[in-house]
Amino acid sequence: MAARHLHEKTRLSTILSIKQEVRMKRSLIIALAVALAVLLVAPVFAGGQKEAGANKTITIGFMPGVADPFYYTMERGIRAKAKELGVNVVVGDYPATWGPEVQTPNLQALMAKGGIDILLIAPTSTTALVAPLKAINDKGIPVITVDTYLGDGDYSKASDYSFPLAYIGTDNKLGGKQVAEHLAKLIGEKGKVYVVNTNPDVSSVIDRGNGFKEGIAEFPNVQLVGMDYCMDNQQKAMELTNAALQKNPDIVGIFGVNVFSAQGAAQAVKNAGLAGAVKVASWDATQTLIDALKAGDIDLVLAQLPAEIGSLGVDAAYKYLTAKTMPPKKIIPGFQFFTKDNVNNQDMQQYIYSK
Ligand code: T6T
Repeated sequence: MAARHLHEKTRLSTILSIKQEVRMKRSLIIALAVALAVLLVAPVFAGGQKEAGANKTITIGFMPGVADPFYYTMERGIRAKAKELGVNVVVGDYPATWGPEVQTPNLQALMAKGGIDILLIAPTSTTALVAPLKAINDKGIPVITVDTYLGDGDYSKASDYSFPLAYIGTDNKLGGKQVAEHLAKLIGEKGKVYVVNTNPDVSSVIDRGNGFKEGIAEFPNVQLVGMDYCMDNQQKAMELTNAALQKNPDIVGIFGVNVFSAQGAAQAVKNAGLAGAVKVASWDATQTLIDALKAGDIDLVLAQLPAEIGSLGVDAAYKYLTAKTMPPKKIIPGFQFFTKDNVNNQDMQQYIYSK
């Protein structure tokens, strides 16, 4: 009886240990199968994530210089190219006045929205925007400056302002020089001329003023009697021009270096009853300035290519982000001159800015 009981116990414990072994083996097989599945699927996940990263829609930030038709036209060029390439655009609030005091907080607000992969900006100072933009660049958001540049605009040599990928904008010095040559011709290559400039620390208008000086120097009988700064305020431009005309009643030519300075200068000349007698050369093809040209209140309009500048900016940004293609450090689209002879030509109408 005792022996039978012992035998039965041994049989039971053998069965139990076999069952345990089977259970353990099953768990091991399941664990191995799970591990294998994870190993097989993991690269797919990793690949998937990589794919999602590469295909993530790019977002380009655009920070304009000031609320004016030049930058609105640039924004249109940016949006058109972005649509073509399938990228997003986020635009910062247009500064109401032109200068770093307003642009810098608007820039910070734009960046605080997050999600911007690359920034296009028209810096409103060669110096004051260096630190804020460097901080953005150091956070891994590359910067391209459009229309205006930092420092002396030479991003190819090492300096504290050479971090932007590129400057894309007009050759303002060349344009200023050619305006001087046209204006000199308009005044018969003799007499006094005057310039209404805007801000003394913004690259575009610094270069226009310098180019103009260089161009006028080629005409020994033309004298530059002054260059004043209206800080991009049309009323101020008008007042400065008035004062200059009173001080030098024999001024025969005036150059307004951008939208508001030219519009203010033209207004002052018209108010003084001198339209036609005092030749006005203006920079920037707003509808107002084109209408003034048609009316004979001004004599020359230089049109930049703001939509083209914006489009080239998006193109460079896209190629950099998707293919790591470095843009040239300077990309310089051209410009056009409107005169009374071509202002109605069909092929010129595309150069007029609009909101
Ligand atoms: O002339 C343009 C631009 O190129 C310049 O930098 C700032 O002024 C304008 O926006 C025209 O008002």
